[in-house]
Amino acid sequence: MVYGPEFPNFQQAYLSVLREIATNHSYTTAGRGKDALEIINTSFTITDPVDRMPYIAARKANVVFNHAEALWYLTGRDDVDMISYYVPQMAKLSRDGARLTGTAYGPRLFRPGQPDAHSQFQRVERLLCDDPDTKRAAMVIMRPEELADPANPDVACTLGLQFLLRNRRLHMTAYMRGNDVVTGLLGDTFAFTFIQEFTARRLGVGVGTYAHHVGSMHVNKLHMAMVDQMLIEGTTSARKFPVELMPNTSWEDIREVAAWEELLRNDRDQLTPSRLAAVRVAPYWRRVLALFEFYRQVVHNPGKSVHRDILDELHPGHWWLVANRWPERVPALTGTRS
Ligand code: 5HM
Repeated sequence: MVYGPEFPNFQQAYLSVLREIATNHSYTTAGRGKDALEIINTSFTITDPVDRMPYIAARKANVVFNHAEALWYLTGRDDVDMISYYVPQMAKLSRDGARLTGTAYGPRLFRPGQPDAHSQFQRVERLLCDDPDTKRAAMVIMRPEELADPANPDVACTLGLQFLLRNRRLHMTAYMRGNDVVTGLLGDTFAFTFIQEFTARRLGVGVGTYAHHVGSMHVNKLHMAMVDQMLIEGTTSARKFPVELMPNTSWEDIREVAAWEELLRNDRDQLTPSRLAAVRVAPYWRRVLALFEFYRQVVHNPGKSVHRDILDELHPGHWWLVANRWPERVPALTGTRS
């Protein structure tokens, strides 16, 4: 069914690509001031794209950012304000300090535009309903004019995303010109498979496979020591958490989650477990809001431990991830769920 390497989940794909670059890279490049090890023309498929988070201690993945970025896309935003709260370095990519151009895929995918006042997403969703066998359900991201200015600091790395609805399962294909394995591959696969699952649930079909095709797959040389640690860990540790399926989600649900995200980001409100239980979204999305509340405490209560009761609201895998990323802010891991 699939031609090319196939992995059960993202972690296996991630470790395999990292191993290939670490042991068998084809080129060393020095593009735009970064020395990198590169392989060209990489493709892989993940059979369960819902299993999208790697649990590798040496990577210190930021699961709060991953959810925030997916929400940033879904809500069609391009503001530095929101995204740099989660990853301050992203502000450096912005020319005017206010907006991101290439990195902000949200406006291109989800913001209504010419000529029909619909977004690309609305058009492909309608196409998939009207003509399930379609080969046209593709959304274009990189734009030709992004290369007009050679000094453009932020050119989209993703060329496009395609949906294929076959046998009532929604497959997704991502096409990228370039991808940094350590940083970009994790965040991009997370966000794209999140959009895939969101779309499948809305269409009432199963989640199919996720395929990722990249022209230049590379690792910054500065990250190679961490990559070695990740690979050692990958062969010895079998850490695993159950996946949680996204429910059918409306745009109203997304707006509710986004409204809370903004309140928490600006420290204008707080979520205790009882207040969280009263938010009118599915438990899945409450667990996402618990991540944002966790991060509110990290940012806005400096030097203090995060309240244990909000950790109890997290998905067990997310608890492990935040404890791994912010160990000094999370009370002792003993007694936590596994
Ligand atoms: O020189 P260039 O425009 O390719 O530098 C941007 C780099 O950011 C990419 O090569 C890739 O390594 C990384 N990147 C990524 O992996 C950037 C974006 C933003 O579009 C992304 N994934 N989504």
